[in-house]
Amino acid sequence: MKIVDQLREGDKRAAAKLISMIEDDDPGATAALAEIFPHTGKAHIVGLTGPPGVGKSSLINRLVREYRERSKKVGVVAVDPTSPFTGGAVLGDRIRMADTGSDPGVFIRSMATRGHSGGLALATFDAVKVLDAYGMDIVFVETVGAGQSEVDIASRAHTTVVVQMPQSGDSVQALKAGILEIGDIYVVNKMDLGGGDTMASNLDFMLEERQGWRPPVVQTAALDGRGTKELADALTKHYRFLKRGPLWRGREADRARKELFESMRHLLAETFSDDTAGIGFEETVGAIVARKTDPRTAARKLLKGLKLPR
Ligand SMILES: Nc1nc2c(ncn2[C@@H]2O[C@H](COP(=O)(O)OP(=O)(O)O)[C@@H](O)[C@H]2O)c(=O)[nH]1
Ligand SMILES: [Mg+2]
Repeated sequence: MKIVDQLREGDKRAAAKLISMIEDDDPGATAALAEIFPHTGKAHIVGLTGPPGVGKSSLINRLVREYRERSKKVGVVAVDPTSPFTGGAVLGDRIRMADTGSDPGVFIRSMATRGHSGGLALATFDAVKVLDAYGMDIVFVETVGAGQSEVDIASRAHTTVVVQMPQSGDSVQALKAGILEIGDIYVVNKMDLGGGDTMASNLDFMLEERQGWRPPVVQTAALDGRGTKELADALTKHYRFLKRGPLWRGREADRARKELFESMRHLLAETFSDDTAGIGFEETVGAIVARKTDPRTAARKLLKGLKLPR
């Protein structure tokens, strides 16, 4: 496809267009994604999660600039539409802000939360694939730390960064359950507010080594950029650890397994919610309501004669 060639040639507009096609469920997106897939797998995918307002977007803005200084190409896909990206300029600091639009080494995109028949997670990581094939060295994915999305990120990113901030009172008790298990790197942002040391050492105390990696705790202040370099170094260190160690292949397989399963589920849902596919879904619903068949038997029967769309 022409758009894939353009993407591979470094055309930023092609990347933007492709992601829009993914968002719009454009039939061409599936074909394009199949075509770019062999060119993916090169970018370091980093997920950032944490409660709203903790400073994820601000941190990513800092990291974008840090990686540009290291001559790396950086992509950002944000699922959180509430906080803006400036593309390296942070909190009133306007340096370079105008440049990132034309800088082919930076691509920032907020995903619309509407639509996405396959789910936002699937669309988000398809967008990541586009940026991977475009040639990004590192791609950040920001999600709001609410419910399932954190776990989802952890299973799809190479490196999961859990962002917290100093809290009043007994900080560790306020940590959400499960948060200690999903992070590869922990960040205590807003260290300028004070209480960062306590929070960081409490976290550090509670974290354990998992599969040969002990998650580090990094203190940052996205406000003034403190800790950005340390965080970038920790990211690189984790990526190297994964790539050189025995975990890489297993994690790749986990990701592939999950994506395959999700794609199958999506395809099934698509097939069965669309009665025009001629599989008799609604008739079967009627038969179940009339007690002429039971859901399990009916499901088996429908799956046997399955005709997938397109
Ligand atoms: N004091 C302080 N405020 C910060 C820091 N980082 C971000 N903020 C502010 O916290 C608010 C939320 O930041 P944002 O990056 O949008 O958080 P997100 O919701 O996690 O993406 C904004 O008003 C930021 O200016 C920091 O290090 N110190
Ligand atoms: Mg944000």
